[in-house]
Amino acid sequence: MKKVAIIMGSDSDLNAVKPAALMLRKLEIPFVMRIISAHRTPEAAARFAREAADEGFGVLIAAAGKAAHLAGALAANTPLPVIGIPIKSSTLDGLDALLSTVQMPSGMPVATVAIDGAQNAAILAAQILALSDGALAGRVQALRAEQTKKVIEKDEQLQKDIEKILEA
Ligand code: RP5
Repeated sequence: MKKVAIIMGSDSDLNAVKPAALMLRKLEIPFVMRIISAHRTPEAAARFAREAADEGFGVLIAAAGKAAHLAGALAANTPLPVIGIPIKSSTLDGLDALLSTVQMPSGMPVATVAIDGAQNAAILAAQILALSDGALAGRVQALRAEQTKKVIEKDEQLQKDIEKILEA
């Protein structure tokens, strides 16, 4: 199976990025996690992206905060799909990173998930890889069924508890 790369701009992004790794592990997708910065290690970022397809990666996930150019810098150097996670790491609450990540020029797409949306980045990567992997498609489908079941159970519980909740 193709691998997923989770690249973050700084170790300070790690806590926000961790849910992506946990989700990829749950879905049995091989991945690597790296700290590579578009600004502080620009050569390494370009090299990683240029070599990613030959190294067996199928999707790149890029997480960065503030003036978040990492996803775009990777996309500029690879034909692989790049998913950007804007990280909430500044006085602007992540809006800066969201705009920096999502506002790519025509011809150079980055699929941007929500601010700190690491879990969705992993699920989207899984959905992309699942297009050519039936077993993975089954695991993605099972994940959906699992969350559907959880919501139904919570609603059933709410119906049982509603009077108690209103009286509290
Ligand atoms: C970005 O700047 C990183 O992705 C991080 O979110 C932010 C702050 O980095 P540090 O100064 O904490 O290393 O490049």
